[in-house]
Amino acid sequence: MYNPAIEQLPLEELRQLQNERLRALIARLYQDVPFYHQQFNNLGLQPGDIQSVEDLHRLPFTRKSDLRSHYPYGLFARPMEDIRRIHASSGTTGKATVVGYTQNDLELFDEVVARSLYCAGARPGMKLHNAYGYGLFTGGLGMHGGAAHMGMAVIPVSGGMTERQLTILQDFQPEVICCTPSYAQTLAGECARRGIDPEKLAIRYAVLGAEPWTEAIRQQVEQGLQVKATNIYGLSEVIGPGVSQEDVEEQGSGSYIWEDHFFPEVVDRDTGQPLPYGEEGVLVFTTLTKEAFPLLRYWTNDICSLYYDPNGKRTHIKMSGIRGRADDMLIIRGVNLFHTQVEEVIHTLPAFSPNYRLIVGRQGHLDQVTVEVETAPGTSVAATEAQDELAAALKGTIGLSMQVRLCPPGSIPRSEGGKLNRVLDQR
Ligand code: ADP
Ligand code: K
Repeated sequence: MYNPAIEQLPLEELRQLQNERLRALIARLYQDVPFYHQQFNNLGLQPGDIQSVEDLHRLPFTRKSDLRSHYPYGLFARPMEDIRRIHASSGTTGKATVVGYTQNDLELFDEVVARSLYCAGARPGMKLHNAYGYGLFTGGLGMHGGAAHMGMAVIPVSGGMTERQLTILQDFQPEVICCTPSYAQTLAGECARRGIDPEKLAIRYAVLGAEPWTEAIRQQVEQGLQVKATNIYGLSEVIGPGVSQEDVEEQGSGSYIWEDHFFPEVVDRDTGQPLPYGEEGVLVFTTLTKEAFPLLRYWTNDICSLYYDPNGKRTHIKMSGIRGRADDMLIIRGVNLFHTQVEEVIHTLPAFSPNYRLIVGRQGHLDQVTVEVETAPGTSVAATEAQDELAAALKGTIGLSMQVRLCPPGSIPRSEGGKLNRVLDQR
C-alpha cells in the first residue's frame, strides 16, 4: 500500500478527519468564494451550521452549469498569484470547464495518483508508459506527476500514433501502461494483427480510465496484452485521474475512493435525495482539501453505486464501475439504456468480441437500436445463429428488441488514442 496509515485509517477516524476538513472547507468557501457565500445567505445558513458530512444534504448541488456561468475563473478560491497550473475539460458540450491548482493541490494530485498506481500493481523502479493525452486534459500530466512522485520512470508517450506506441512497448519495455480502455483494446488488437507476442513484452499492469468499460473489455485487454487491468476514475473538476482506483488483487469489486480528500455521495437523479449504499444514482463529490478550486456537492452526472467492502484491504469506500453519464443514457421506446449494458451482454457470449457500437435511428416514429458487433477472431458460429443468440440475450437481459449486425473483425472504428464514442445517434 502506498500510504497505509491513511488507506487503512479506521472508519471512525476517517469520518472525524473528513468532518474537520469539511468545517475548514465551509469556512474558506464562505469567506473566499462569492458564489458559495451567496448560497449560504440565500438559505439562511451560517458556516457553523454545517458540522459534519451528515449535514451536507442541507446544501445545494454545484452543477456544471454553475461552472460555466463563472467561466473561466469565477469559482477559484485563490488569487491568480497562488495558482500554479490550469487545466480544462474538453467541453464536448458547450464551453470548457476551467480548473486551477495551487502548489499544495498539485502535491495532493501527485499523492492520490501515486496511491492509485500502487493500488494497480505499479511499484517504484518500474517504467510507466503514459498514453493518456498530455495537454489541457488532466490525464497526461496527472498520471505523470503521480508516477514520478512514487518513484517510477515516466515515458510521456501521450495518446495516438499507434505505430510508435508499439515500438515503445517493445523497445523501452515498460511494466505499466495507462490509457483509455478503448485504446488498450486498439493496442491489444494491433499486437495480434502484427504478430507481436505479448509474452515478450515487459508490460504487466494496465491502468484504464476516462470512459466507462466493463468486464468484457477487461478480458480482451488482459488476454491481448498479458496484463492485469484495473480501473482508474476521475474528473478534472474534482482533480483529475486518481479520485478512485481498483485494487489489482480485488478486481471486479469496485474502486476505492480516496475519501480523506474526496467525499462521495450517490443521489437520486430526479429528486437529488441521498441514496443508501448499494443503490445506483448520480455520484456527487465534495472536495475536502483542495485550495484553488474547491467544490461542494459537485454533480458529476456519472451513474454508479457506493459501498464499503468488508473484504477489502483498505477502509475507504468503493464505487462500482460507472454505467455511463446520465446525459448519455438513451431512452428507447421508454426503456433506459446505457451502452455498457450491451457490452455486458456481449461479454456473456463467446462468439463476439467487445468491439461494437450502437446505431440509434428511427423507423417510422419508433426508435430503433442496431448493435454492430464484431465476431471474435476464430469463431465459427453461423452468422444467423450468432445474431439470433445476441438479439435474444439483449431482449432477455435489457428488455429491448435490438437489431444485431455482425461485422468482420477489425471493421468497427477503434480508439485512435483517447475516449471512443460507442453510440452513433442518427435521430
Ligand atoms: P472531459 O470532460 O474532457 O472528458 P474529464 O477528464 O474531466 O474531461 O472527464 C471526466 C469524466 O470522464 C468523468 O466524469 C466520467 O464521465 C468519465 N470517466 C473518467 N474515468 C472513468 C472511468 N474509470 N469509468 C467511467 N467513466 C470515467
Ligand atoms: K506481458
